[in-house]
Amino acid sequence: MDKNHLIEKIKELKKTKNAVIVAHNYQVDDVQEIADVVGDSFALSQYCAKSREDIIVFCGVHFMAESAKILSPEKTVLLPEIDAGCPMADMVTPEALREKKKLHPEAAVVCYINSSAAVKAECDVCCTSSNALKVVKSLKEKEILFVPDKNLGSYIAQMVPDKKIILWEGFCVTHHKIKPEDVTKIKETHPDALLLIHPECQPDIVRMADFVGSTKQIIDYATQSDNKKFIIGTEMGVLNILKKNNPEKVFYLMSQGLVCPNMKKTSLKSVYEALTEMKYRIEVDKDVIIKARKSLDRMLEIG
Ligand code: CIZ
Ligand code: SF4
Repeated sequence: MDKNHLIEKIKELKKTKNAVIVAHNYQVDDVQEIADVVGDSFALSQYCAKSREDIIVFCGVHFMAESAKILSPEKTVLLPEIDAGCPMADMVTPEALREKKKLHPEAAVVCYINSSAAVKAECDVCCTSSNALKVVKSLKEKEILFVPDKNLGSYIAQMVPDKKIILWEGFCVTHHKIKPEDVTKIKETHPDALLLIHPECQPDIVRMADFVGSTKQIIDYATQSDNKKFIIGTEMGVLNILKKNNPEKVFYLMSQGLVCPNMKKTSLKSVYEALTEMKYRIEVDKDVIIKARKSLDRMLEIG
C-alpha cells in the first residue's frame, strides 16, 4: 500500500472503530501528521481521558500507553509497536525501588513520568520535566528519593539546596550521550542561535543552555521568542512542530545523535495494523492502576 492509501485507510478505520490516535512529540513526521493530537506524554494521556472514543492508539513508548490506561482504564489502549520501550524507564523496577525505600524510610519518593505503572504505584507522587521543580518544592519531606532520571534529578537538586535529593542511576540513552564538545561546536557555527536544552541531558550540558525545559516548554519558548534561530537539545521529532508553528524561524538539531530508536519504531503501517488487528492491547493490573493513579492525581493537585 502506498502512503496516501495507508493514510486513507487509517482515517476510515479510525471512524468505523471509534478510535483516537495520539502521537508523542518524538514520533516520526508521518505519524504526527495522521494523529488527532501531538504532545508530551502526560498531556496526551489527559487528552485521551477526556476524549469520547473507545479506543486509543498511542503512538509513543510503552510507559506512555500505560499512563493512558491508568487515566482511562475503561478504554482499549493500543501500542502499535509492542517493543517500543524506554530504556530509562526500564532502569528502575518495583523490586529494586522497594529495596532502596527501605534504606531511606523518611524520604518522599518522586517518580518521573518515564517509569512503568508498577514503579509509579510504589511512589508518593509523579512528575514530568515541566513540573518536577514544583512537585519537589511542594513536599514537606527534606529527603527525596528521585527516580529514575539522575540528570533531571540533578537539575532539580541544584535549585532546592534545602533538600537532600537521592538520585537513582537512570538516564535517557539518547539525551545522555550529548557531549560538551557537541554544544561548543554548534554554538561556534551559529553564535546568534539560542540554545534550548532538555533536562534529560547531563548537568554540564544543561549549564550551557539559554533555556532548559520539557518538549512542550521548548516548543512554547521558541514560538514566543523574538529570536529567529535556535539550537534544539532534545529528540529530533520536535522539529516537525517547531517548524510548522514557526515557518520564519530556523532550528538546528544540537547533534545528529538526538534520535530515540524506540520512538522511531512506529510507522503508518504499524498504526494501520494496530487498528485492523487491535494490537497491542496494554493491560495494567487493577491494584497497580489504583496506586499509580494516586501518584498521578497528587501531581495534578500540585499543578
Ligand atoms: O513527558 C514526556 O513526554 C517526555 C518524555 C518528555 C518531554 O519533555 O515532554
Ligand atoms: Fe526514553 Fe529517552 Fe526515548 Fe524518551 S528519548 S523514550 S527518555 S529513551
